[in-house]
Amino acid sequence: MKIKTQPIEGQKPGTSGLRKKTRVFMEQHYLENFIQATFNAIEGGTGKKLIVGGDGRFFNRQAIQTILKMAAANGVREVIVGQGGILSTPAASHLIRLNAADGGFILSASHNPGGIDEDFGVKFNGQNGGPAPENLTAKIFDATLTISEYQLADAADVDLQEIGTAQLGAMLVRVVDPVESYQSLMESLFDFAAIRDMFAGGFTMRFDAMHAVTGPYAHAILEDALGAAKGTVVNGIPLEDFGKGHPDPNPIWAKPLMDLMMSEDAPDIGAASDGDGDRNMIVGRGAYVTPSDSLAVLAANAHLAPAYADGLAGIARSMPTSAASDLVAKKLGLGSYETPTGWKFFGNLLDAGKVTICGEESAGTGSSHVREKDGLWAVLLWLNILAERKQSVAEIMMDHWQTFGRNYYSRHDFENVASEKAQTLMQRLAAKLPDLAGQTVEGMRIVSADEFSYLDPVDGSVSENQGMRIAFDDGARAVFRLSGTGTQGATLRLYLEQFAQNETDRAPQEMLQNVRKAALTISEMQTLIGRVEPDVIT
Ligand code: VG1
Ligand code: CO
Repeated sequence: MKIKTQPIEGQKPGTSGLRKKTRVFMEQHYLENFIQATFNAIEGGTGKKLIVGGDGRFFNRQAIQTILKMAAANGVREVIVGQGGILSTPAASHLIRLNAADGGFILSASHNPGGIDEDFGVKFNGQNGGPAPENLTAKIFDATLTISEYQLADAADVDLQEIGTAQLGAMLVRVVDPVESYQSLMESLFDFAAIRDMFAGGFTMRFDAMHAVTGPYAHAILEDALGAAKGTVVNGIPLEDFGKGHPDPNPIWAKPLMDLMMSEDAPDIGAASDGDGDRNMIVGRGAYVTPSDSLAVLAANAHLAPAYADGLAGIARSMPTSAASDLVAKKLGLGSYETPTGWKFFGNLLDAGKVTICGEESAGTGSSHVREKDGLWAVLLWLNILAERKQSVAEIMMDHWQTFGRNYYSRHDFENVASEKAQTLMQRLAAKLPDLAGQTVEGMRIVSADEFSYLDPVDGSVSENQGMRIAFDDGARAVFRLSGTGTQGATLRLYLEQFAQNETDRAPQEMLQNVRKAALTISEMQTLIGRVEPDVIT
C-alpha cells in the first residue's frame, strides 16, 4: 500500500538518532515518515538485508511491526530481528557486520527514561555497523521535508517471540537469539578462562542492568558463562519503563549501586549499563572511576586481553572527554584523535584502522570489534585486566595517576533551560571567544578559547559548532555544549577539567572549583540563565 502523508516538522536526527516523546512517535504517520525518509535517503530498500531491534522500552514491539511492514513494502529482501524485539545497540552493530547486512534500525532513546509519557527514539546504522554519519542524517532530514507518501505492506504482525523464520510477503524475517552471537564475539576477545578463575577464587561483583536491555546479556555472560554468583546481576529484566528509573549509569541515577560500592559490604567491582547497553559505569570498592579515566586505563592495559595483545592502532576521544587518554597515547607512541560528541564520528577512524579504542566522557567506551560504544565490552575488559593484574580497581587507579598524573573531571548539566536563554548564552560566549586568550578571570589565565570544528582526516568532511572550549595555563579546561539528545527545552553541559601531575588524591569538585568559577563568570551563567547550580553532576 502507498499511504499519503505530509512532512512533519522537527524530524532532525540529533547526537544519536531521532528522539522525541513516545506520544509524539505514536502520532499518525510520525514513525512512518521518518522510516520512509530513511529508505528514501538510502536509495530504497530493494534487495537489502537489515537488522532491527531495540532496548525493549514502551512502543518498541509496535514500532518494529511497523518497520517490518514498511521494509517489506520497500522491497527489502531479509530482516533479522532480535527475539522479543530485543537487541542492545552493540549487539545490533555486531549483527550488521556479522551478516554483511546493509544496515539496521535500532529503536532506543538510550539513557532517557521510557514509557508512554517518556522518550522513544530511532536511529539508522549503516553497512559498517555504525551510526549514520552526518551526510546521511542530513539526507534523511531533507527527505522528511519533502515526503508525500510511504509504503506499507498489508500483512499480519510477525511473531517475534519464537526464534525461527517467517515470510512477510516476499521478505524473509529471521527472529534470532539477541545474546548468542554477541556472547561469541565477547568470548573471542577476552580471556574467559582467566576471568572464570577469578570468580571461582572468590572475586565478587554487582552488575546493575537498570531494568534495561543488558539484563539478558549480563545474566548469560557474567553469571552463566563466567561463573559470577547468582544474584550478581540485579534489575536484570528489561521493563518497558525501566522500573520508572533513568537507565543512565552514573552516580546519580545508579545511586543504589554507588551506595553499595561506598559501603562496608561492597563487592570487588560494581558496574552498570544504560537503556540500550552501549554505556557503562565502573566503580571499585570505594573508588568511582570517571569515564574519561576508564578510557585511559583501558587503553593503557588493553594488551592484557587476547584481542588487543598486539597493541592498539590509536586512541580517539570526543572533544569534551578529558585528556587522560591523550597522555596514554603519547606514552605508547600512538596516534590520538579528538572528535565531536557522538559515536558516529569514530566510524571513519575505526574503518580506516587508525584507532582501536574510542571513548566519551558520557560513559561510552568501545573498540574496533563493533562500530558502537559497548557497555558490557568495557566491563569485560576491566574484568580481564583485573584478572591479569590481580590488583583492586582502586590500586589500578592510583598506579595510573602516579604514572600519568590525574585529570580531575566533572560534567555539570543544566537541564530544561528555556531554549532561547541557552541560545543567548552560547551566542554571547561565542562572540567573546576571540578576545579571551591572554585575559585572567577569577585568577585563572586563559591561554586559548575557540569553537571546536572537526576536520575528518579520513573523508575530509568538516563539522562545525561542536562546542566551545576554553583552556587555562595551569592545565585546566572548561567546555560548553548544548545536548543533542534531550526531548524537552535545552540541556546545557559544562565540562570541567583540571590536570595535576602530583596531587592525585584530592576531591574532584574541590580541585575543579577555580575553573568552575571562571567558567561561570565568563559565560555570565547567573545573569543569562538565572542559575549556577546544575541538576546533575557526574
Ligand atoms: C549524549 C552524550 C554523548 C553520547 C550521546 C548518545 O549526547 O553526551 O557523549 O554520544 O548522548 O549516547 P548529548 O548530545 O546529549 O550530549 V546514548 O548512550 O544516549 O546513545
Ligand atoms: Co546508550
